[in-house]
Amino acid sequence: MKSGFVSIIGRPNVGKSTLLNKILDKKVSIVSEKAQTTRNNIKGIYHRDDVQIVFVDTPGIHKPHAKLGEEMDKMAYASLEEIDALILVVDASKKFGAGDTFLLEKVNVDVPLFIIINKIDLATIVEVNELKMIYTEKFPKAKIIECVALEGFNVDTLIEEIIKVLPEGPAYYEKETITDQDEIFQMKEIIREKALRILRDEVPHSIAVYMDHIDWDSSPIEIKASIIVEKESQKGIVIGKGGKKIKEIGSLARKDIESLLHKHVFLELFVKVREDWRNEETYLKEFGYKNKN
Ligand SMILES: Nc1nc2c(ncn2[C@@H]2O[C@H](COP(=O)(O)OP(=O)(O)OP(=O)(O)O)[C@@H](O)[C@H]2O)c(=O)[nH]1
Ligand SMILES: [Mg+2]
Repeated sequence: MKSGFVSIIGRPNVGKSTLLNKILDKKVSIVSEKAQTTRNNIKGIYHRDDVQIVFVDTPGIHKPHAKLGEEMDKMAYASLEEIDALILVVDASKKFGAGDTFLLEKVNVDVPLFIIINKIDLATIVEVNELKMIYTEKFPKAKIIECVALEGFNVDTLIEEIIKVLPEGPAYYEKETITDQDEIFQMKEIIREKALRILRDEVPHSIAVYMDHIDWDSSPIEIKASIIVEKESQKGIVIGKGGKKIKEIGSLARKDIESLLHKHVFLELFVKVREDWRNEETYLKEFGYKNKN
């Protein structure tokens, strides 16, 4: 059997989580059109009779403006340890720039490298070729693959190429396990994903989700969760006129949570202010963005 660990890194919003979900043919990592959606390392396990690949989706590497961003970058860097291959995802529709240089300075690993030029549906051939030239020059040994993660285009090719470089090894996870994240984490992420979808501007970055209460024995399952914002002025934006926004978030989230749990759910959402939480160590720990010890 071949097996190994493969980290997926890149700048925010390039399509890392979309790629992981396509590889697994299952949604394990939330996706949104807003940058900095993923905030934790999320494992997704690809199973085949003769192969097991433990992929790690990571927060997009960026120049941090808050302590939360620093922790997110740290997680992405930590994912580079003890891997068998690395996937670097880049957005074909964006020119190579300072953000890419920032990322590449931080990443220096000695494992097979796969560079995914993603979102080629949004770029011209000339733009794609320009990026290919830049990356070929920087990483002559890397395998460059053009992709449309959203449609699954060339995802099979990527998997086949990765398998070629994996060592012989054991299965690290049971066949049924597709992610290392528990249900509570996944529920909080679903709520955050819907909030990202419904809310605009800067508010999405200011949001965290906290699980207040779950009654597993009730039917439907009773869930109370809080959307945390960092300023009083954001509270009204999340609630919306007559509670419109929070109702929308709640109803979209409830549907996905029901598919996750295969049970009916009663979801009640609250909005709470935790002043400047993205810069407060205690809150970062409480919301799961920093190790408690
Ligand atoms: N057109 C197009 N859009 C894509 C493609 N892949 C991903 N997207 C979109 O790009 C946006 C960002 O996708 P994500 O998967 O959340 O990106 P990410 O790299 O995980 O972002 P962070 O978690 O913020 O670092 C979403 O709106 C996706 O639907 C693609 O191949 N083509
Ligand atoms: Mg992501």
